[in-house]
Amino acid sequence: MPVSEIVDKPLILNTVKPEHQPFWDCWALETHRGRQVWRFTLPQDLKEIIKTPQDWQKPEAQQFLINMQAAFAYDKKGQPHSADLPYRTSRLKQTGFSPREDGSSTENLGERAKTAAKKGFHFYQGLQTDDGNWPGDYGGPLFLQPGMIIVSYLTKHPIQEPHASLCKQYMLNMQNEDGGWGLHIEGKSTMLGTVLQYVALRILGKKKDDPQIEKARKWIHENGGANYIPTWGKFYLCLLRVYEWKGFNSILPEIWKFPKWLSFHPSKYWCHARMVHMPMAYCYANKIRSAKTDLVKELRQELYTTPYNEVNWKKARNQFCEKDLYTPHSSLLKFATGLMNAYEKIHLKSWRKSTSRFLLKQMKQENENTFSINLGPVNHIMNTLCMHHGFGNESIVFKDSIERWSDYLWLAEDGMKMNGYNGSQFWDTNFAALSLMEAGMDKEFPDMAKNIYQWMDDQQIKTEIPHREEYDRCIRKGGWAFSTFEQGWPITDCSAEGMKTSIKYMHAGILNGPELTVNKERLKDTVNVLLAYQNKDGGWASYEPTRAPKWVEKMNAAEVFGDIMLDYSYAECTSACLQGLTTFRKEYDDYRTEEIERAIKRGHAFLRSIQREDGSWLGSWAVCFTYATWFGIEGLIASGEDPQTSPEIKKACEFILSKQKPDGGWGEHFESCVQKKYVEHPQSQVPNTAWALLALMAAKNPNKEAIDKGIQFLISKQDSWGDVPQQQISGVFNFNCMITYTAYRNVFPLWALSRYTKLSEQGLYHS
Ligand code: LAN
Repeated sequence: MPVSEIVDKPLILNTVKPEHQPFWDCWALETHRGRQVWRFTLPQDLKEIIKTPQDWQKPEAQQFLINMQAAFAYDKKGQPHSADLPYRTSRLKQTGFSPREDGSSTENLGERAKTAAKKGFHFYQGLQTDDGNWPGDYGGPLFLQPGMIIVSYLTKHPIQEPHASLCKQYMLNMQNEDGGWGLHIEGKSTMLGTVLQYVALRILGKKKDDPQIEKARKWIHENGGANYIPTWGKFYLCLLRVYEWKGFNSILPEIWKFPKWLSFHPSKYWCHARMVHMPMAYCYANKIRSAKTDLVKELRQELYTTPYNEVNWKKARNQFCEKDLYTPHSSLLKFATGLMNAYEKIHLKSWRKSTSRFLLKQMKQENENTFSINLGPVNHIMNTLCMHHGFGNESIVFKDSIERWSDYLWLAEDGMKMNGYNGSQFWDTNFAALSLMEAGMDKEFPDMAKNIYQWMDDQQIKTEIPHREEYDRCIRKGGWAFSTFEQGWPITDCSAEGMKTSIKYMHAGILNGPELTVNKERLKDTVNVLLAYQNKDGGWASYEPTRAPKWVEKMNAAEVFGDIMLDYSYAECTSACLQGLTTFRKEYDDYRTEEIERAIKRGHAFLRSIQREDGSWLGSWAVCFTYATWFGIEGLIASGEDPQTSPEIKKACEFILSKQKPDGGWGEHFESCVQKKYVEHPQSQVPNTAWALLALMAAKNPNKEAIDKGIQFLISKQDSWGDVPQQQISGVFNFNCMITYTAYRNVFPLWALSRYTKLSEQGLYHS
């Protein structure tokens, strides 16, 4: 559906073309304790025709799939980011949503903000699941889904036809005009994106002479051929047997068996780096590869500019397309790679075997610790392949892993995509709670507030990992994960936010006494987690304290990402932990009080130390300076700085004010993250505007005119149902890859409107 039809129009239930509706109606999102699975139901007239998977080959079934794909055709030009309509429209239908009347019109901006907030919350409540959270699109990266399709090919475990055909449609929709695909949906074409979608589309049945495939092949050839794909891509191509393992730099699986005190031991990497290294090491140790099928033979001919057997594999190890390179290999990595490649020639077979067994055991345990969801999308799919290789097609571990693939698949109007995590449920729900409570709107929407609380209560992690040291895991009881408790990896800021929000509920008044189940005892566990996770530099990283010295970053062989080897102290995580701990300390002064005090002091000093000359903070997890500067300001205030007098806060506000656009909004381009300098977006963006306003209002900035203009901008963006149009992609990881946060277009403006409402009611911003 062209986005021009959506933007500036209310999100009405019939945004879907009538002829497409039956195909959308085949899909329903099933949720249980945060788990999100899109289920497909056959339409009545096909039930008699399709009874077994083979029946999908029948002409009627094929025609159905073609028509369904057409219902998810999406024009990426102009607005590459879809608006999550299938979930939203179907949920609103289910909840019998009807929009709220605007009420009497008024000139008073405080009143108008309040009306807009109420309208927005009313709409947002319509999207809440029965178990209390907000499912949503968490797509964006384009290097994930092809991995799933390749592994499904290798394990001969086909993705169900309706899902596969919409995965295909998604990839076709996301092709850039030049024929290639980016690292993410809004990025310029890269070799990684293009070759991976190419092979995935071919596996899913696209023909060699299909015009979109031809265009893609042209892009690949013009940019040197698949031998120029970055290392992670080389890995997937090796598995598919369309690239040779001898063209892949050794990753030395035995490094896992080195003494753990070595600073470059993989157990010291950022958890995402090590949990991807692990299955890669296993696959490399066993040189896993597909059978030499007809498709493999064809792909070998299609992907290269020379005949396959003339590719110089040794050279190809270090050939990377310029368009992909974000972090070129360091001299240290080149030197280490030389040694590892040399060892590969003479490697000890028995050591390799025992390493391989060790890795398998580790990965099996990761499955057990995470209800087979695994830490993230990359290691989940790779682990599935390793379980298949190590334990066989019929093994329970393999079947359990496959069963969880559905947790990563998301349907939007642009087709079926692989999410960057098993969702962002906890994170989004937490912000909904905070924005709701900011202006006491929990009293207006008590059911919504209560459901949120029950869900957060359910989602706190309540168990430790057995023998956790053996698996390099930290304590986790009392923490919260970003998605669901089942995923089981607590995160510093999610845990701190969970603690802060639970305490806010104690004062909100909508729940009382025994209803407040997230009690002091349970919050003590959260404190234990946060104190254990603080870094030596005083800051907080994402999942664990930093485990290795900075030079280990130089071993990064994933050319497309920055800062991937270590877990660093981040502005956002540090601020959230400061807010969580100060909230706890205010509430209870008899649990680890001195340690908390010390942690806050050190965290505060760290946050100040990373403020930039211009007053801003660099963001790592959303776009970019507006996001982190908001966190920076909130963190300084929480740890005791007086916003009226603090020179740091004043400077930060000046930075923010200097970026306001003439229409009253703020717009920061995602290139800010890539370049680590402020890059303006041509249009004001709703999330950026909300973060800037939240920051200015938290700091009680006296520039009322700027704040009013920003609030007016946010109100103007709200449609008559209370939704907001989807604009630029707003999340990021490793500085170069963007990721979708569907909830951000709703929760953050609602929070800013609530804050404005509260301040107006207190007379501070009285119009
Ligand atoms: C996330 C999502 C959540 C995010 C916040 C909690 C918002 C942040 O404050 C801390 C970092 C964290 C936890 C984060 C880290 C990187 C993740 C896990 C992701 C962006 C989601 C997907 C991404 C992961 C690395 C994607 C897989 C890619 C690899 C390079 C392995």
